[in-house]
Amino acid sequence: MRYVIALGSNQRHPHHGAPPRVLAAALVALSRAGITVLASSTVRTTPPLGPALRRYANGAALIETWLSPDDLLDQLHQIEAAFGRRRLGQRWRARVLDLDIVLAQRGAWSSPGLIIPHPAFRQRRFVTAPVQEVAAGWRDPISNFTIRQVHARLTRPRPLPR
Ligand code: A4P
Ligand code: MG
Repeated sequence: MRYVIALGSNQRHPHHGAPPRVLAAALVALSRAGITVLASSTVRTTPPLGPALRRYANGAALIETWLSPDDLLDQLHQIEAAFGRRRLGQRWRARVLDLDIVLAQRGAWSSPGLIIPHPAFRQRRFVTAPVQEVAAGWRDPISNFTIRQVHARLTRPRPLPR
């Protein structure tokens, strides 16, 4: 089963270093966990959305695994924890590593604690831009647009309201 995941970091790791290095190390951790990384995007630095002050490094990866969506999320949470992420405290705080499931090849999925496609991805260029690099032709099962189209709609200049 193939999935597209988004990677984000806005805090250095004591061993791996600055956020772009954290993302590279996260890809290695995925492989070590038995998840095949078929493709990974370039890493871009993005201004924070929300209350964070520090810029983020963001990227995406196309992966293959036999894990179910729920088991994959568990595995991603374990990797986040191994990178020192603490879940105590508020959402959206500075994080060493954030791994989200954006899309699944099998289509839409929801279970307690997990919604695929990730409900916010269509509004976030820092997600659609790297996802387009690894899965431009995949379709968002909710809007039925390709990822290329979802990204283009976000970046296209808007007409002035009448
Ligand atoms: N959850 C539900 N669906 C999913 C899914 N598809 N993938 C649940 C992953 N998790 C999913 O997420 C909270 C809970 O969402 C999870 O426990 C899971 O059960 P989290 O990653 O633990 O917490 P969070 O990241 O603080 O919250 P959330 O809502 O995921 O925030 P986001 O959307 O990750 O936003 N600005 C820039 N430039 N770049 C960023 O990467 N990221 C955020 C965090 C804010 N601003 C940013 C960035
Ligand atoms: Mg998240």
